[in-house]
Amino acid sequence: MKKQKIVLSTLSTEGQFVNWTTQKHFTPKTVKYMPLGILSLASNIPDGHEIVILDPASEGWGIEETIQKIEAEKPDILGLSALTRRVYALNEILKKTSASYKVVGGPHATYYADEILQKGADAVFVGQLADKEFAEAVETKPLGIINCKTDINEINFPRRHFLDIESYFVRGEDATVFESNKRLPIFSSVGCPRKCNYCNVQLRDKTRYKNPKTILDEMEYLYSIDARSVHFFDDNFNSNSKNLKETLDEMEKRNFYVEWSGRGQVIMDLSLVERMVGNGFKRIHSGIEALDDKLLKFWEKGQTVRQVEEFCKVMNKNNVEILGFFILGSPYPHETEEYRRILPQKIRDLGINYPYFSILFPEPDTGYYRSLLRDGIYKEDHWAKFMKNPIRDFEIPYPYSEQKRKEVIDYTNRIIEDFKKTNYKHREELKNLKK
Ligand code: B12
Repeated sequence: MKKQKIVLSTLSTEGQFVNWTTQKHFTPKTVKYMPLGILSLASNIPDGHEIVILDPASEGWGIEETIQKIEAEKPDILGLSALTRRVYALNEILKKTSASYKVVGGPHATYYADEILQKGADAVFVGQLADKEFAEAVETKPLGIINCKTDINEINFPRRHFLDIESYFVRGEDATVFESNKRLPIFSSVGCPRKCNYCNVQLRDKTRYKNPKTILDEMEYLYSIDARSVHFFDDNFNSNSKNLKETLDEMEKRNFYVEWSGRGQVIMDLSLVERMVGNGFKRIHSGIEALDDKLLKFWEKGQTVRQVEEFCKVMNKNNVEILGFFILGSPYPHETEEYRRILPQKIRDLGINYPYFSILFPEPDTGYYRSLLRDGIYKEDHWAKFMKNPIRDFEIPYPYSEQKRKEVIDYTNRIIEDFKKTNYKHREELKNLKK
């Protein structure tokens, strides 16, 4: 087989649909997110091909610049990793690049494979992991929809050397969030067993967990390339107690120690926390979402305030920092004035170090979005219309009144300012120390 030049790329953020979830305070200023998906693909391609990874999402390249960079490489195969909100950029790049075999994968492919094919892709890879199928495709170049069944334990972990690793270490203002700024991500599982209705992860496939031996091999590898802090950037790293316990067994067996943290759920085997800390665990990022049982039920979160309290108690006792995600802006009567009034104190009482507030947004393909249609709050299917003809910078109408929108934004900014005086202060102090 002739040597192929393969360019794998993320998408430019230019023209992406507007999302009002994240307020300015939480938008990272300098962080580049390592694109583990395309690194994983690159690490599983048969030897003998030339691979280039481009990351316009992290580099801040616009659409035209991205197209120029791709064209300058003259690839035989162009692989694009697509998030739904970047569908405008995806279509432009498909239209204006000249590789003879253009393929697309990633979360957006799950529901929109036909649309992507219509916009000029030769093949679309659908499924949680696509490494085996893509490796084959490099040589066979199939067309159309490829259903992927790659097993998480039958692939090489993502090698990071395709990128300038140093440039992905957290720096500047954003370094303050973590103990070590030589911090790199890993994924130890894919998928999420929960069924929260504002999220679309669970609709993709079953949760799969990496073998603890492979997780440790990868952590050791990250250490060898100078990482001193490892973040488990999973959907949900702690949902399988057996896997978590065996990962700790493996850390102890190898006597391997590095600072680590993870994105996981509140419902976990709390008896493991002390051992986790003994093995370097510093911080947990968890979707708490609300401190009210009715709200949690409304979100089909599958957790209770009681469980959140227990979780926080154990984390506090073991000095594990908690970054807790909260949703603000739930429709009345779920989020009441009284709830808003008492929320800050409740968060403080629970010892949640970094409350992270997001404003509710009807993501496409979520139960929440469908409920807005079902209840007649949206009179037409805005996302379906948009997906047929994605325009740049599209903004879905706010589902409730303009007054409510303003109220929610004001409240969110007020609560952020309030926590800046206490909890986020630690961040500011660290920033000064690192200067
Ligand atoms: C870690 C993560 C993050 C991290 C870092 C992301 C990064 N590195 O850029 C953070 C927290 C910063 C983040 C932010 C955001 N994220 Co995010 N994130 C994830 C998460 C949990 C895991 C991604 C991951 O690394 N998976 C592991 C790798 C190996 O899998 P993968 O990327 O899917 O790649 C495999 C396959 O998809 C496929 N594939 C992927 N690309 C391609 C390309 C080709 C050519 C082929 C053949 C195959 C292929 O093969 C890969 C290897 O097997 C996913 C959930 C999920 N399960 O995907 C959400 C997810 C991808 N994020 C999502 C969203 C919405 C966002 C944000 C836009 C949120 C926001 N409000 O800003 C931002 C965008 C930031 C960015 N840089 O793009 C959504 C995307 C939904 C969608 N349909 O587009 C997801 C699915 C979660 C959700 N709620 O639904 N995210």
